[in-house]
Amino acid sequence: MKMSLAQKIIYKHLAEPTDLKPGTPIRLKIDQTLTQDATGTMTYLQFERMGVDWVRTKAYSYVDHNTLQSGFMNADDHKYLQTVANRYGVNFSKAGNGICHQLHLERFAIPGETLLGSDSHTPTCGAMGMIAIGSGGLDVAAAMAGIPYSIKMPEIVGVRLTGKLKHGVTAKDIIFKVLEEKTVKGGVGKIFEYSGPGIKELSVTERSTITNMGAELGATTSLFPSDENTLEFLEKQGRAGDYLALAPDEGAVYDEYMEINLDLLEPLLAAPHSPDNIHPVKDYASTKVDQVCIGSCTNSSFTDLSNVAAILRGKTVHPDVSLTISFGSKQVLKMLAESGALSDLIASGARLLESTCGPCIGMGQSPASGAVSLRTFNRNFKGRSGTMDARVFLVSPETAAVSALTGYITDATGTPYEKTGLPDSFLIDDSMVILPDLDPEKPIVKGPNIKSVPLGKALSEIKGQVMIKVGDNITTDHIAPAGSMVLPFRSNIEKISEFCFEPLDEHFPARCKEYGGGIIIAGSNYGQGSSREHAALAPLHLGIRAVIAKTYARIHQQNLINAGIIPFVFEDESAYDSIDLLDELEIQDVVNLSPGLSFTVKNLTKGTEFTASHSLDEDQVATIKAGGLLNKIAAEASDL
Ligand code: MIC
Ligand code: SF4
Repeated sequence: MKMSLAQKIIYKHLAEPTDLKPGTPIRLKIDQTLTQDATGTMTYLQFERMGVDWVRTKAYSYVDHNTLQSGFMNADDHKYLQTVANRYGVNFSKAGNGICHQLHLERFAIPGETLLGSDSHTPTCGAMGMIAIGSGGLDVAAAMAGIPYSIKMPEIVGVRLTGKLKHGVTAKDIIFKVLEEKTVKGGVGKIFEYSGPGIKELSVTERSTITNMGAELGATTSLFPSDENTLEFLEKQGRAGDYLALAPDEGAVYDEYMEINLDLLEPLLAAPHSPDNIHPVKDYASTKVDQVCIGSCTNSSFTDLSNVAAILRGKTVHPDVSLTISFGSKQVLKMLAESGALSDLIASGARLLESTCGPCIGMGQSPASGAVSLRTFNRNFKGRSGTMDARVFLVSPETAAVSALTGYITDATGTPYEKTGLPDSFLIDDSMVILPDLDPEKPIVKGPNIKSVPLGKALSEIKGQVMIKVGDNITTDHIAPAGSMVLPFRSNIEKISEFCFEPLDEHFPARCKEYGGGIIIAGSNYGQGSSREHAALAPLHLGIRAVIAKTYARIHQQNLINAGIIPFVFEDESAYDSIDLLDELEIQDVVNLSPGLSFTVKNLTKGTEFTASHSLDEDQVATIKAGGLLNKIAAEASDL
């Protein structure tokens, strides 16, 4: 059989021989794991409960999200992360070293390996020819304990790029084009594999903008072959020894095909409030801009920010615009300083932020009321910036820089600047990555904000009221919002659950407490966006036993299962319309849960009934029956 590159890497990592037919449950051996601070605390708290003495993967823990320390909480989290990493053999990247995905690509990604990360943008490293997948923290903890990662074999979409990008058109516009065609739910259960003559024009960092934002398609991951561009990047990072040439078989057959002619591409943007609301930049030429934020794991590489500096050189930011720049890593920042580009950024009037996620996760820089904010990030969900009525547009760094000068949304096609290529070599300094010494005498430090992990209960009858009814494309930012007020409680589920569903219905937590929990009703693509398992653990804490939705985003569905909450789907979607808030539902005989079995749901309030089905395989059913993955792993360990 002629294989795609994705199939080849997956095949090599199968824990046991399995058919690679799309939809078949497979178990993947994981080579590398990645965590960040906002999901990492929960990951390591869960890992500690697994009773393993040492991580079984090449493991990396980054601090990049919660770096605004307006109380003791975030700093306590960092201390816990550093001490637990040291005990169990995890490489620890200190705050200020950079954003996990940018850093991992620079220093640790290896072609042909598998990477599981507790952040939805883990597929960024697919730019290096890896199978890099985002998941909830518990799945990463299990992988660190040596348990293969279970997933249904995705379909493989072959995306062929031809032609060459015009001046002012960028890799960001390529992924915008894919998003325009496929939408935020078009990638669920799929891997996007890029090929064709057009990929030769794209450096590894440009490729990483595309694989990064493949997460917004809902895709399992995206990847590029490992070719001479990969070798060039690795050589310049002093890592030529990590190179391995990888390509799909000649004549490989894909489940779906897509072709983009780069010659025809124009600068695009994602208008409020969804990454798939794609339009030509020129359609918004009369829109005045209040804020421009450049950075994030999508667009903060040395080449991205050098291009920005080239556009800003010798000019000043428009008087009505606030421009912020956050750097992808210490390496990027140091190299911009040495090339002189940093001076150009400073001289232009840009506000320089540290090398972290920053405004992308609402850690500062919330726009003014009703403001227009242009961001080079990957998500513009309503309210994610911290300002509910702000209008956030996603753009390329080049469009962002030109707009910061003109004060209006403007593309870079008419602005002369010289595009920066990869430098002759990257500056290498890994001194902010602390290697573990495994000293068992050194304590694991847990400050007062670090609470224990909530556990689900073994499956029993489900009868309860509808605690909230939501529409389509609900994001985990709606379910478990982020931002500087909430993120400090990522290791405190009881406290974070007070913010559950706040952007949609601030009474949700109180209602759950009054009724002792119940059931969530949702539309399609429920739980898109972030990998945060808090969007499952907070509802679990509030007594949610099941969700009935039209469809789910992949990572959130698995997070619900891991928490012991059943993700049902409507067999006939029209039943969704007949359910109202506080209706009392009874799921008949749910204790008999098994693969392929549907259930009658009685609406006791309305006197009606409908059918709920599910896509759980045997393993997932066992997880639900045990009351979540932690309980299942503990039970299996005691059976040994
Ligand atoms: C995000 O971009 O939403 C985050 C913050 O990086 C999340 C992880 C988290 O919620 O901590 C993600 O993408 O998974
Ligand atoms: Fe950080 Fe934003 Fe990237 Fe998430 S999307 S990892 S918050 S920079």
